[in-house]
Amino acid sequence: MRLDHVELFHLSMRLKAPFETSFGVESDRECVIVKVAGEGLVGWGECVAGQFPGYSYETAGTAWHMLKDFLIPASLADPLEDVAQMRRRIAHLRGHPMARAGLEMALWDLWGKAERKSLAELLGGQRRRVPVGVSVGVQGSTAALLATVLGYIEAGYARVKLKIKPGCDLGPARAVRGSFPELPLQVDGNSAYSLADAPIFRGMDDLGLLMIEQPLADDDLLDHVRLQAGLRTPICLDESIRSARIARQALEAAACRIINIKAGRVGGLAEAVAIHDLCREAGAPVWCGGMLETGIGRASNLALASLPGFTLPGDISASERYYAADIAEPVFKLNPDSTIDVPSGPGLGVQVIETALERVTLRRERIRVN
Ligand code: SMG
Ligand code: MG
Repeated sequence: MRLDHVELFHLSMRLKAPFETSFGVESDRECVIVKVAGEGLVGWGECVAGQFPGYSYETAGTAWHMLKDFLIPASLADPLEDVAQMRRRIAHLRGHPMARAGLEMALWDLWGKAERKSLAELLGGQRRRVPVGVSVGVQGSTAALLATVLGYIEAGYARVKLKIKPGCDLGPARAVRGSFPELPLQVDGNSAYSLADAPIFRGMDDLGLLMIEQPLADDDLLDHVRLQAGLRTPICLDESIRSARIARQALEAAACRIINIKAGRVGGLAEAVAIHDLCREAGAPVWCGGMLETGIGRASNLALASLPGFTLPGDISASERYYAADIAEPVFKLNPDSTIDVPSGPGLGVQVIETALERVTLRRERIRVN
């Protein structure tokens, strides 16, 4: 395939409600949308790097720089045989997984359209609908938290994740468990704790949580090993798992028992599938994490989560949980059994509404590659 040009869009989209985590509050979600064009087709990708380097060091600004100045020129100037060839052409460049993943997603979409296959089919997906849950940001009070959780349960979500931060962890988790004794529940610390906080997590051991996600630093497998050794509740790693190699080492060292897979965090869908495959081999459950994606990234997450090892509900909620107006259609709806349908059309299986995209675009640039 000979590519003609790439267009980058830096977006800012108002969230329906601010989303608070241990590293900050987001009211508007920024990301970079990548549109690749060649041989009469276009492919769309979403780079999930946001406004500030809280979840990871990448931002929409650093991703733009990497895409424009390095990743696109290095990988698209010559004709491409497949998506894997693009990955090989940028393998010598270090870091910036979210920028890579955004470009890779656009190429998967393009390839799916060219071959008339859905992304799920290309990746080896097997399910037509996937179980999903909802991630609840830190709330201002216990009453607000209980009301928010109840609202999501009433909307049909069968699994809830609570974001926690120091000073706002065991108490809220106990309150939710007290009000909803049977609810499949988990918490996510986003790297905000240290081993000195182990008593907080031991306190959570009696709450019957599905997992405790990324309690300690993203570069600290060893202390996760120590923490996991003293807990019955499985630890799930998110930020720590940057590659299939680290995933293997984390499982071998027993730093966690569950892995959250996000294509953006690991440099793309191919690496995400590699992590899925090795976790399946090791008997470790995986699930698909979320980055408050638009309909483009959500379609990609659903395709990934249709692989057989994704046995736990993903952070892939319905479109209306995030945005009043999305930039792609159809919007994703929650089924009564807390699943969402995997798109079946070619590529990502969604159409980008370019007028809606333009309304939320802060800057755009066309980069010729041929
Ligand atoms: O997409 O529903 C979603 C959000 C899921 O909590 C979520 N993601 O650490 O897992 C995580 C967070 C990171 C996103 S912060 C922008
Ligand atoms: Mg997380």
